[in-house]
Amino acid sequence: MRIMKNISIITFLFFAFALQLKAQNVEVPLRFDNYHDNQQTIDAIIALEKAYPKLANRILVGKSDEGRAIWALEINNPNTGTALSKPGVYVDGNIHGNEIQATEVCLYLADYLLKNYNSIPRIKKIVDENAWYIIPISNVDGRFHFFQDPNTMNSNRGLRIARDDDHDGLFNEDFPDDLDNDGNIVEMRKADPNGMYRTSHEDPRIMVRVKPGEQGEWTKLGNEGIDNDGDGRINEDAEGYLDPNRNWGFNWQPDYVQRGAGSYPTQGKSIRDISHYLIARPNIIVAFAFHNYGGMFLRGPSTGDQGELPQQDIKVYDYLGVNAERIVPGYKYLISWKDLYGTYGDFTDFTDNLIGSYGFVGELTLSESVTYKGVTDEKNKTEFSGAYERIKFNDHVAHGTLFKEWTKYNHPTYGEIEIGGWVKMSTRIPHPFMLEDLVHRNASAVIFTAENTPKVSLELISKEKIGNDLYKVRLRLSNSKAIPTMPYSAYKNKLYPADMLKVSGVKVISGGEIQNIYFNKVNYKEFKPEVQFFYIPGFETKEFEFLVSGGNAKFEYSSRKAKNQSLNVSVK
Ligand SMILES: [Ca+2]
Ligand SMILES: [Ca+2]
Ligand SMILES: [Ca+2]
Ligand SMILES: [Ca+2]
Ligand SMILES: [Zn+2]
Repeated sequence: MRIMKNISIITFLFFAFALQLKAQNVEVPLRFDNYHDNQQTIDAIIALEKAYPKLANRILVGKSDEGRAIWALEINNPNTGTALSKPGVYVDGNIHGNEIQATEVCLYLADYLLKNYNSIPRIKKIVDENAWYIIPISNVDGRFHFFQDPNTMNSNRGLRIARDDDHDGLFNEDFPDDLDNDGNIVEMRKADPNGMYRTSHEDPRIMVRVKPGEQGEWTKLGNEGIDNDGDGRINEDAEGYLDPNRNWGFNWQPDYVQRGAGSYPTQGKSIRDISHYLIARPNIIVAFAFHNYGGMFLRGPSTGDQGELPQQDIKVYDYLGVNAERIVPGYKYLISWKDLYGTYGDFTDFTDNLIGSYGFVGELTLSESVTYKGVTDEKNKTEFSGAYERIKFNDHVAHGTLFKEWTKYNHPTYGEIEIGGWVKMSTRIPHPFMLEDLVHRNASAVIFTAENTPKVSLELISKEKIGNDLYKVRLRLSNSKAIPTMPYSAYKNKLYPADMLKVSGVKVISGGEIQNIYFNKVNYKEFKPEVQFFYIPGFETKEFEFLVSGGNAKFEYSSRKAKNQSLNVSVK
C-alpha cells in the first residue's frame, strides 16, 4: 500500500516535471506546425514578452467564468510614442471554443511582427507607427475544454455558464459521452432497413440519404452518447449554448430572438472584460476577430434592420475587404447579414457602433482546401462528392487520422450500433501541415489594414500680412492612408470628440475650413475660431485659414485614433 502510494507520488512528480518541460518547449520564434493548447498559448505569450521586452507587453485582460486568465499581448515601440498616441490595431481569436486555428493567427501575427522588426522595413514601420492589441484566446475556457474534453469539431463553442437547455430543472446534466474512449465525439448509426440513409457506392464509410423508393440501410442516431439523466433524451443538455458572439453590448436580443444570447448583454465575464479592454483603448481604429470556417472577411451590419452603413464607410471597407480577398485566395469579402445570416449582439456591430472603429470577422478555413482534388470530375459530381473528396484527403493526405472507422458498439438504449465519423481535429480545423500558409496570409491581411491606418501630416501652406498686426495663415492636414481619422459613422453620431485643430500663442480673429482655395472661400466658424472640429477621410486633405495677430503661433492637431501633430509658426 505504502509502496503503491510512493510510486504514485513519484509518477505524479514525473508527470509534473514532464509538463513543466513541455511548457518550456515553447520557444521564440514560435512554430506553426502544430496547435498550441491553452497552456502553450500562455507560454508563447510569455516567451514573446521575454524575447522582446522593449516592444512586447503581456496584459491581463480579465478572467473567464471558470477563472482562467485572458491575456493580451500588446506591441508598441515606446521610442516612437505611447501606445495610446498611435492608431490601434486590435486582433483576437477563438471566441468560439472549437475555433482553435484563430488563436494561431494571433500568435503568428505577434511573432511575425516581433521577429521581423529589425529585418523587414515595412514591418518595422507598422510596429513603430501602430499600437497592437492582440488577444489570442477570447474564450479561454472554450479552448481549454476543446483540447481537454472529448468533442466534435462543432461542439464546445460557448461560454461556461451553466444553463438548463432542456428546462428540466437540471444544469448541464447530459453531455455527449466518449463511448469508445478515443477523445472524440463522433457519430452513432444503427443498421435499419427502414433508415433514411444507405452506404455510398463510392466509399463504404460515407452514408447518403436515400431517394424516395430506395432501400435504406442506416438510421443516424446523432453524436456519441447515452441518456445520462434518464429523461428519455440523449445529449440534450451539455455546457449550455451561451454564444459569446451573440452577446456583445450593441444590437442585442434575448435568446428567444437570437439563439445563443445570454440573459443580458455581455453576460459572461470574458465578454465584459474584453469590452472594457477595448473601451479603455480609444485609439483602436481597426478590429479583427478570427473564427474558423468559410473563407470570409465579414463586415457589418450584422442585421438587415439597421440599414446599410454610410457610403463614406463602405468605401473604406471595400478598399480593405477587396485587398484582403486578394491576399487570401478563395476568401470572399462579404456583408454579414446580407451574404451570410443576421446575428444580434455581434462583435462588428459592437466595434462599429460603440468603439467607433472598422471591424472584420475573419472566417478561416476554406472547405475547398480540405480536398483530394479531381477524385470526382465535374461530370460525375454528386451531392456527396465533397464528402468523397474529404475522405480521400483523409486517406492520402492526412493518412487516415481524420476519420474514425465505423466500429460496433453495444449501446444501453439502442442495442447493437456502430460508432464512427469525422474526429474533433478535422473538417473545420486545418491539418497542421496547412496551418502556416493559412496564418501567414491572414496575418498579412491584417498587416495590409494596419498599413492603411490614418497617417496625418500638418504643414504650412502660406502666411501673409494683410493689415496692421493682422496675418492670414493657411495650413493643410493630409491623410495619406485609406482609413479616415475616425469612421464617418462615429463622426456623424458624435460617438466621441472629433479631430481638433487648435491655435494658441496668438489672438485668433477668425478661422475656418477652406472650401475653395482659388476663390478664397472659407467656412468661418462663428464661435471659438481657434478650435476647429472635423475628421479627415482616407487619402484626403483638409485646409484651414486663420486670421491672427502677430506672435509665435502653435497649431495642434489632435485625434483619438490618428497620431497628434503640431506645428510652430512664427507669425510676423
Ligand atoms: Ca437540463
Ligand atoms: Ca469517441
Ligand atoms: Ca435532461
Ligand atoms: Ca438525457
Ligand atoms: Zn465562430
